[in-house]
Amino acid sequence: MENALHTRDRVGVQDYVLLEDFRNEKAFVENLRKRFKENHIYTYIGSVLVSVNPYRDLGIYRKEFIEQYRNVNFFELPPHIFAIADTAYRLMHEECRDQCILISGESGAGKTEASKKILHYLAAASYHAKQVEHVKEKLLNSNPVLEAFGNAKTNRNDNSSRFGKYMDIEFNFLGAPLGGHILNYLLEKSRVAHQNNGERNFHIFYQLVMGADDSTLQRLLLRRDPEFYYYLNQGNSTRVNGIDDAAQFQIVKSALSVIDFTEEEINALFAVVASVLHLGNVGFTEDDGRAVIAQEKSVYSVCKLLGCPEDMLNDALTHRTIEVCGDSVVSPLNRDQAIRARDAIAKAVYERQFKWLVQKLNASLENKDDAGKKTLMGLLDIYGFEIFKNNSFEQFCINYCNEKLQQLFIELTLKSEQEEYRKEGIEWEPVEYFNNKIICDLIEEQHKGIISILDEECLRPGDATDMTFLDKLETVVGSHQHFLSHKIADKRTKKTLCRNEFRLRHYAGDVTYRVEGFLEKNNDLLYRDLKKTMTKTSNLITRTSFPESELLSKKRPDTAATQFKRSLSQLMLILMSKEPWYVRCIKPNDRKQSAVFDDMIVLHQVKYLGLMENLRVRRAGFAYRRPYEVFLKRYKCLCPKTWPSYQGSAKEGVQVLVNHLGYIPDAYRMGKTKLFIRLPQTLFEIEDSFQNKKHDLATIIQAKFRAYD
Ligand code: AD9
Ligand code: MG
Repeated sequence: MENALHTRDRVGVQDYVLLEDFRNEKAFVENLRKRFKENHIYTYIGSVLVSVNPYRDLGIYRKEFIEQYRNVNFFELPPHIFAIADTAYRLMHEECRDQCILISGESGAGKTEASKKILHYLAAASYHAKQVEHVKEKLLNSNPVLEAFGNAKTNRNDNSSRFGKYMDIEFNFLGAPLGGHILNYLLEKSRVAHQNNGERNFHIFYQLVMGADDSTLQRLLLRRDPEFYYYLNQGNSTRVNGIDDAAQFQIVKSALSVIDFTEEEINALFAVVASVLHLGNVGFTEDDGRAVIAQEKSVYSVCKLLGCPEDMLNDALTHRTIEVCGDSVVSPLNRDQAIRARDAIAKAVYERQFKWLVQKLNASLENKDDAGKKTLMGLLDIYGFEIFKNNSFEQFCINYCNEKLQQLFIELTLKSEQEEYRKEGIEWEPVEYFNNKIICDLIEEQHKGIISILDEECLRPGDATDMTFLDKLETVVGSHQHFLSHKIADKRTKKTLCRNEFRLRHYAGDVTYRVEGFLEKNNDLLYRDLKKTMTKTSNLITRTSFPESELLSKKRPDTAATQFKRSLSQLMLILMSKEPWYVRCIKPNDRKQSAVFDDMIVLHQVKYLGLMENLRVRRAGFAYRRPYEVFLKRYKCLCPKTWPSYQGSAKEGVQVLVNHLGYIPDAYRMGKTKLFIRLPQTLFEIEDSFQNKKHDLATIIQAKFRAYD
C-alpha cells in the first residue's frame, strides 16, 4: 500500500483546500498537471469542480460510473461531474430546494460536454416511470437540435456553441422530470454571413446540403455542394475531419420529430435554412452608383421558398425608403450598401428562426401538469471570459456577462458560507475579497454606465460615430479606476493603447476594446423595406417572426446591449433564487490535442476563471467540514477510545477524538452537525496518520494470514 504523502506527490490533491501553498498560482497549475497526467481530470475547490478537457474518451461516463456515484456523499469518491450532478439532484429532491449548475470556461474547455453529461446523469439517475421517459427523451433530444442551429466549427473548437444557454428542468416530488425551459443568449449571427479562414457557418447548413435526400434538395432548389454557397465557402473548410454532416442530419431530423415538430414545421425550418444560402448567393453589380442584382435566380429561389413577391425582394435589396417630413423617399443603394443589406436580412432571418426554434422547443418541453410541488434544476452553459488580439462589441458583452456571473458567485458563495456557519451555530468571520460590483456599475449603471453612453450615441441624430462614443466615455467615465484610454493614460500606458481603443480593468484582467463597429452592432437596425418584405412571406417561421405590428410601432426597438443587459439581469434573478454549483472548465492546450498540458495556457485560464480568489475565499474561513458521522467513521481508528466503536453520539465521539489528537481550540469548531477545521494542514496530518494506520493494520492482518499459512 502506498504511503499517503507519496500518493499526493504523484497524483496531487483532489481538493485544493488541501494544497499547502494555496496562494501560489504555479503550485495550483502543477497540481492540475499531475492529476491530468494520471487521467484525473477533475479536482475540487471545496464544492467547486475544476475540469480539464482530456480531448479523448476516458471511459468515465459509462453506466457503472453513474451507478457508482449515485446516492454517495460528494467527498467519498474521487471528484467527478456525476458527483456534482448527484448532490445537486439529491438536495433538490430530498430538501425541495431549487439548484443550479453554472458551467464556465473558455471556448473548447468542455462546457457543453459537461452540461450534456449532467443531463445524461439526471435522465439516468432520476425516477423512472413510463410516463416520464418521453420527457427525458425530449430533454435529451433538444441538444442535437440546438447544436445543429447554434454551434459551428471555429478554430478553437469543432463544435463551438455560438450562443449562451440556460436550461431549467422541472421535477416533481418523486424526483421525476416533468419538463424544461430554455433561455438563449446572444447568438453570434455575424457568422451567418461571414466566417474566418478555417471556420464554418452553423452546422445545420452543411448537414442539410450533405444529408437531405435528393427530392428534398430539389424542393429546396439546393445543390449537394457546400462549396457552391458563398455563405459556406469563405472559411475554406466546408468539410471537417471527424464530423459526419450527413449522419448528423439524420440525428437532427429524428430529434425534431421526438420534440413534436410537425412535418410542416420541419419543412418550413429547412426552407428558411435553404433561403439563407440562396440569399448569400445573390450578387450585385453596380451601374452608375446603383446596385443591380446579378443572380436573379437566387432571388427567385428565396422568394419561392419563403413565399414572397419577387419584385418586392428585388427592390428591398437594392433600394431604401426613408421618411422625410412625412413623405416617403426611395433612394437606390450602391453595391456595398446592397451587400450589407443582404447580409443584414440573412442574419436577421437566421437569428429570428433560432428564437422561434427555442420557443418551439419550450412549448414542447413545457410541463402542462400544474398539480403538486415542483423543484427546479438549472444548467448554465455560457461563454467564458474572452480576450483576443482584437476585442469588439461581442467580447464587451461576453465579458460583461462574466462580470455579472462573478458578482453572483461572490454573493452566493459568501452568502452560502455565512448561511452554513449560521445554521451550524458558528461565529461568522468576514472574509476579505475583491468585490467587482464597481466594474458591473461602470458598465451598466443608468445614465452613467458604458452601455447608457453607447445607447445615447446610438440614439443621437446627426454626427454620432464610434469615435464620438469614445470621446463621451472619456468625459463621463474617464476618471474611473477601471477605465483607461489613450487620451487619459499616463505616458507609459499610452504606448500600449491606440486612439480608437479603451481598456477595461476586468476582475479577471485587462481587456482592450476597439470601438469600431460598436454603434452599428448596438443599433442592429434592419432597413424597413426588408422587414416589410419578410412580413409578406408565407413561410410560417418568417411570417411569425416578422410580425406586421413591428412595422406599425413607432417605438425604436431596444439596442442590442440594452436587451442583453435586461436578459442578464433576469438570469441573475433566476440564479439568485437557487442553490449554486460551479463547474470551471479548462482546456489543456490550444491544439485540441489529448495528453498535452501547456502550463502557460492553463495558468491564463486559472487567472481568468478567478480560481485563486475562489480558493482564497474558501480557505479564509474553515477550509474543511464534515458531518460528525462521516468524520468519526473514517478516523476512529486513530484513538483507542473510539476504536473499534464509540458508544455515545457521533458528536461526542468526534470531541473525544480531537482531544486525543491534541487540537488547539482555534484549529476547529464544533457545529450542530459538522466538525469545522480551519487549516488543511490539520487535515493532512490526520489523513496521513489514517493512511499509515491503515497500512499498519493491513500489515498486521497480512502477517496473521502468513502465520496461518
Ligand atoms: V465553446 O465555448 O461552446 O466553443 P465548450 O462548450 O467549452 O466550448 P465543448 O464542450 O464543446 O467545449 O468541448 C470541446 C471538445 O472537447 C468536445 O467536442 C470534445 O471533443 C472534447 N471534450 C470536452 N470535454 C470532454 C470530456 N469530458 N471528455 C472527452 C471532451 N472529451
Ligand atoms: Mg459549448
